[in-house]
Parts: sequence; C-alpha cells; structure tokens
Amino acid sequence: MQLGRVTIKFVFLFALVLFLRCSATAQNRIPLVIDTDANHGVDDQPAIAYAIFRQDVFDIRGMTSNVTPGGGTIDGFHNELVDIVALCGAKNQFPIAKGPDFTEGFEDFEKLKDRNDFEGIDAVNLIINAANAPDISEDNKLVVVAIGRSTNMALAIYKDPGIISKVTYRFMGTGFPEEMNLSTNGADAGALKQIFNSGMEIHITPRWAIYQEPPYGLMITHKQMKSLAGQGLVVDPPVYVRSRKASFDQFGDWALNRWNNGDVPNPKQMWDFGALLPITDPNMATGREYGAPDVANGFLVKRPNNKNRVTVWSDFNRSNCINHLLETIIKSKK
Ligand SMILES: [Ca+2]
Repeated sequence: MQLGRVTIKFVFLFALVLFLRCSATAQNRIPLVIDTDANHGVDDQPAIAYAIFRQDVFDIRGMTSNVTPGGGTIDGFHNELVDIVALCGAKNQFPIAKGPDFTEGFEDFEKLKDRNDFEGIDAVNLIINAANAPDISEDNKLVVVAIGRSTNMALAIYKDPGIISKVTYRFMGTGFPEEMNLSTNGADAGALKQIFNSGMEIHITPRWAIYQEPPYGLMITHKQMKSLAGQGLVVDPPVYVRSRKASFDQFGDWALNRWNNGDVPNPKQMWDFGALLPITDPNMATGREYGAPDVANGFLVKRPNNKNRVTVWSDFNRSNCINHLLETIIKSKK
C-alpha cells in the first residue's frame, strides 16, 4: 500500500510538472499577426503554412491581406489567404480581415485617417485590436509580420499611435542597407517612412538575403518541392482553392501543383519564410543592427547614428532552413 501511495504521489507530481510545463509553453507562445499579399504566387503560402504548423511557438491572433501592384484586386489576395488557411486546417481558428483595395501607397491614404469606414479598415482594426489585447504590453509585444507591403501597419499606427510601443514589426522587403531604391521592389515608401520614424521595434529581412550565394539564401529547388507530394496535414473535406480552380486536402500537394502549373523559376526564392524564420530560430541566420533609415523621394536614407535601431537578418543557413520548412510541413501530417 505504501508503494501504491508513493506511486500515486509520483504520478500526481509528474502530471503537475507536465501541466506546468504545458502552461508555461502556452503562455510563452509569441502573439502573432501576419499581413499577407498571397496573390497567387508561391512564397506567401509556405510562410502562412509554416506559421500555422508552428503553433507550438506562435499564438496566431489573426491574419490580414493587402494588395501588391500588378497582382489584381484585394479579393484575389484575400481569397488566397482564406483558402490556404483552410487547407492548413486552421479555418475559423483566428480572424482574417481584408485590407484596402489600394495600391498607390500610404501617403494617399492619410486623408482617410479620421474615417472609420474606409475600405480595408477591417485589416487595420484587426492589427490595432490585437495590439490592444489585455495581455499585450511593452513586455509582451505583439509581433506583426508583413509579408506584403507595409500599408496596413502604417495605417494602424497612424490611427492608434498608442500601439507603437507594444508591437514588434518584422517585414520582408527593401534592399537595406545595400540597395536604397524602393521603387524597384514595389514597397510602399510612405508607409515605410511612417514606420521607420515611429520608434517601433523593427526587424527586416531584405530581399538580397534571400538570394545570397550558397551556403546562404533561402532558395528552394523543384526537387526539394517534389518531396512535399502527399505531405501535410490532411483536411477533410478537401478545400477548393479558388486560385487553382481545384480541390486539395494537403498543403504539400497544393505547393507542388502550383509549381508545376506556373512560371516558377528553379530554384525559387522563399521570400516570406525569411521574415518568420528568425523568430522561431534566430540561430539559422545572423541579425545585424543599424540606425533606422529615413525615406525620401522613393529612396531609403541611411541614419547610422539614429537611436532607433533596426535589425537586419541575413546569412540564412540555406540547407538547414529549407529542410526545416519542408520537415515542418511534412510533420504536420497526422
Ligand atoms: Ca508576399
């Protein structure tokens, strides 16, 4: 009987430790909003899938959409986001909000700052509300990752500057600090000027970091993509992905289908994954600090002595990073 009591005590203590560890893990997850422009390309979607399949790390508070010039209307961007989230088994798990059908840039939108009903306000409000959630503070910041233009983030801090100290902004884009011309990559210069001058904590994954020569960069080959055939969480019923005009029940099959039926270079840049990866595993890349730049006439302007700093991520360990992405998708299959 004594042995039985000891065993029961041991089992109870073991369960308690397990519970506390699980609770700690849940509390320590990173509150995340992703602002996307998944306009039927091939790299937003693996980034979205990666975030969903890494909910051991991420506490996803919502996703939003925005438009990239030349990519069609906001509905195409929004529908792709909705469909990919469903294909990754996360339908209705977090809110998804549509951004503005607007490609000119933040500066042209400033005049709308006092309106509460402009097109795209849902995405802006989602970011503001997520940053104002009761558990978000300067000590537990909301991470907003933009894998499209920065318009929604700029509008959010314009409408509610109180969120600036409670948000860490991470984005994929610009060529900072190598390439200063913003017009070459479709960035919203007005939005970036607003953000760089806000004092917000900022991390950049620049475009050049994605196509650095091996062993760096984040390029994926067709052969690597083929390893995703029949891989990924199985969703039942299958999801009709409007951009492909076809149904899929696994993300891996969508990814391969998209590659095989599109004009995809081989190897292909996994641009947007590069914005998320330094959050989950900073050891797979190198972060370097710079003074936050300014923006003038469509160009970034270096300010090395600016007390507001930005961290620039590059030197991704290519094979480890791409293998990690593929394994994350493969492991999601249950
Ligand atoms: Ca993107």
